[in-house]
Amino acid sequence: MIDLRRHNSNFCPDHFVKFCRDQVARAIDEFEMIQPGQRALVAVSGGKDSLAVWDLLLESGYEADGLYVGLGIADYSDTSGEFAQRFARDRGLRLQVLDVPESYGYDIPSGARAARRVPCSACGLTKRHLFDQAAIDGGYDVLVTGHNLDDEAAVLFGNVLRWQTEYLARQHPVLPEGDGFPKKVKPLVRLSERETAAYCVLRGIDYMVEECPMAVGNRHLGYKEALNEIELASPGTKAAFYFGFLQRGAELLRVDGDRAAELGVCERCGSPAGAAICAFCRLVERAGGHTMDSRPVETGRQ
Ligand code: Q46
Ligand code: ZN
Repeated sequence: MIDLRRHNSNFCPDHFVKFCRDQVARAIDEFEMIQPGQRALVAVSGGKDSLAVWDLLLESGYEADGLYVGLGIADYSDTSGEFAQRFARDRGLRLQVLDVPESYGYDIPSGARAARRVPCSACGLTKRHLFDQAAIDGGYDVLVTGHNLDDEAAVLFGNVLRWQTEYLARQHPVLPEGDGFPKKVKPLVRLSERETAAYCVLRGIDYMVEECPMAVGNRHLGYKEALNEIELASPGTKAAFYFGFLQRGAELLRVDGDRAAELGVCERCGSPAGAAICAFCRLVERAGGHTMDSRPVETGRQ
C-alpha cells in the first residue's frame, strides 16, 4: 500500500501507477503541454524524475527520445550516464549522449572555478543551452524536463522569499516556443519527489539514487527541507502553495512582451543571445574550453 497523505488515500501498486499516469495526463492537458503526434525530447539525467517522465510519456503513447549531457562531475557523471544508457538500451529507446568535456573541453567543477561561477550556475547554463539547441536542431516539438512538484515549490519558495518578481513572472510549467528557443514543459508538476521514486520502484526503473556532490549546501535543498517540514505538519500545503500561485498569483506578475524580444543571434553558435556572444559561449571561453568538434553520440536503438 502506498499512502499519500496529501490526497488522503492509499493505493495498491497498480492503482498507484495509474494515479501517476493520470496526474501526468492532467498536467499535460491542463497546461496544453504536448499534442498527440508531436515529438518530444526528454532531458535525461539518469535520476528518478527524468527516467520516470520518459517512461510515463511513452506509456501514454507519446513519441519521446532522450538526451543525456555528461557534465564531467567525476564518478557522479559516469554513473548517472550508465543509468541513462541502460534504461534506453533495455527498452530500445533513442538516447543521444553529449559529453561536455569531450565536446567543449571543460568540465563543470574546474570550468566553473575558472569562470568564477558557482558550479550549479555554470551547470544550469550549460544544460539549458545544450538541451535547447538539441531540441531545435532535432526538430522536436517540445523539450521535456523531469521537474516535480517539490522542485517547483522550492523554486517558488526561494523566489518569493527574495521577491524576485522577474523570475516569478516566468515560473510556469510551460514556456512557449519562440525566437530560437524550443517549447519547454514539465509534465511531473503534479507529482512529488516521493511519488516519482515510488513510481520508478514499481515500474522496475533502475535510477541513480546518489545526489550530485555539487548540490551540497545548495540553497534549493534547504528550501525543499523547509517545505517538507511544513508538509509534514500540514499535508497538501506544498501543492496548495504552488498551484495557488499558478492560479492566482502568476497572472498578477505576468509581464507583456516577448522574452526574446531584444535578443539577437550569437556570432559563435547561432543561439539566441543578448550580446554578440551568448552566455554559454562566454562560459566556454572563460572555462578554458573550445567550441564543439563532435556531434552527440546516439545510443539505445541499435
Ligand atoms: S547536476 Fe549541475 Fe545539479 Fe550538480 S552541478 Fe548543480 S545543477 S547539483 S540538478
Ligand atoms: Zn553562443
